[in-house]
Amino acid sequence: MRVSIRSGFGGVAAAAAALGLAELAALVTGARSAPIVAVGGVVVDHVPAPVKDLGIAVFGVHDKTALIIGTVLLLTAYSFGVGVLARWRWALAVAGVVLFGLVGAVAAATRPGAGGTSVIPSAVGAAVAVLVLRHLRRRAGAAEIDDGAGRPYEVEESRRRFLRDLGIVAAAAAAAGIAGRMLTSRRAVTAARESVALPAAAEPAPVLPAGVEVPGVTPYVTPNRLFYRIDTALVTPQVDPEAWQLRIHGMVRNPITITWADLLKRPMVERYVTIACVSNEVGGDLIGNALWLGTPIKALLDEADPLPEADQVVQRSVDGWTCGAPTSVLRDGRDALLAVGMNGEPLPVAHGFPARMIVPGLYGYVSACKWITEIELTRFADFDAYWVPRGWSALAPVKTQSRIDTPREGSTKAPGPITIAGVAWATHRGIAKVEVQVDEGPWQTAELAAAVSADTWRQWSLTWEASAGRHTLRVRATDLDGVTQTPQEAPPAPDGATGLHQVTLDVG
Ligand SMILES: Nc1nc2c(c(=O)[nH]1)N[C@H]1C(S)=C(S)[C@@H](COP(=O)(O)O)O[C@H]1N2
Ligand SMILES: [Mo]
Repeated sequence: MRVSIRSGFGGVAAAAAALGLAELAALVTGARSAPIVAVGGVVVDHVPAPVKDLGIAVFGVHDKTALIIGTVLLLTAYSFGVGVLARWRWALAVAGVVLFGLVGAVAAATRPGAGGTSVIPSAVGAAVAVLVLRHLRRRAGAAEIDDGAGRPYEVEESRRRFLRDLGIVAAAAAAAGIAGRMLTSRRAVTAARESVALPAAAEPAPVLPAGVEVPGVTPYVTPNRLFYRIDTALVTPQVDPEAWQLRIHGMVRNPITITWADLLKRPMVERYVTIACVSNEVGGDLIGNALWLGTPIKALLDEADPLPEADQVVQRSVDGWTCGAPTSVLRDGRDALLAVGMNGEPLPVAHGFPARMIVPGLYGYVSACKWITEIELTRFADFDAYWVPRGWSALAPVKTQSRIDTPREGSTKAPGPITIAGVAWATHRGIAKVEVQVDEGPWQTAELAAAVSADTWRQWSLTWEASAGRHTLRVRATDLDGVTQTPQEAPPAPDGATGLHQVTLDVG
């Protein structure tokens, strides 16, 4: 029994050594060829239908951490099993390690943009795992039981040596893993980003009118560090602007490739645009508003000269992720930008450095490709972008929504005048009216804060004479087309949640 447990730990240590060395090897072959990241990436791209139907449109930061922790736990259990097996059936244990290496290698080799060397980290890891496993198996006292040869160690001595070697392997694995990670992040584009000097905008942003903000409501401009982040990337793509290119091709008469220097020479505009995630629940916070600096994509598309049948513009990221938006929308004159700046800085790496798309009025998953490197003109009938085969709509204009930011759900207030306030958005259509309902009372028109453009959210407020008791507040918005938000509740999938945000509070 004790020997089995020791052998199990030997298996875990062998797996740790394998992953540590694989991280080091991935320094040469690319961060996405490291087995954990490669396998995680495959899992992300093949989320089973039940999970998808729960409405996890897109992986947020927490989903990724959960995925990595889950993978490590599974791996620990698996390698413990392989370690125990090593004591009884060496050949089977080796097969277990080979399988583990194969899974990593196949995952790495099939990732978008993977080269032939991407299998190396998994292969190196598996080889090291076999060596470590063999050594620790001997040390664990398995050898003499298995083959009956050799003189058994004294129990104490054997245990001491096993623990010492286990410690050495664990330390070496951790050192290799940490060194690999650290060197990878040193390679990161942080330095390149810091040395970018953004061009001035030919058309600077409108000055924010006084009174765009109501006290107690989310800031009108979302600071970069608070801006929601959603993408499928397990390791944030590190794109060197000097090596960056954007290719516009497909069904065009004049394919174009531009470099970073070319891009920075193009006319730049600065615009406030609110972007939202289709996964945002009613009342949720997967939405943000920033000042984007970018060049209008319409001009670039006009230069490429799309064929009339090319009804879809597919944007492709360096990591293979794609989204597709109607060509007509990107050319209708709205401020659809190939953006390089966010709130006065180069795009943060997590938000797409060096370049991404921002399209007012469309959800991010159909329009806002980060780390963009390719634009392909095609037809909706010919190509499904990333989320479409996963059950999300190919066309996804942002739905009119409103949210109560104050008072908070479950709060307690004194009777008397209370400010009810929040945000509303119908991006690119604009907000015409916001109304609030207290309990089952009449809908009351709220006061709208100053508007910057139809492309951004708008704050609103209403003063309410609160009487003692428990109350429920509801909000609804009407867009400038005159369409009022539906009270009908729908989940985020397939094209955005609907329903009215409500907040319950106690007055007394
Ligand atoms: N390369 C890439 N771009 C992407 C995504 C992605 O998974 N990969 N997700 C999209 C989604 S679903 C949204 S909502 C926005 C979010 O942009 P943000 O993370 O800058 O807020 O990015 C879009 N661009
Ligand atoms: Mo999203």
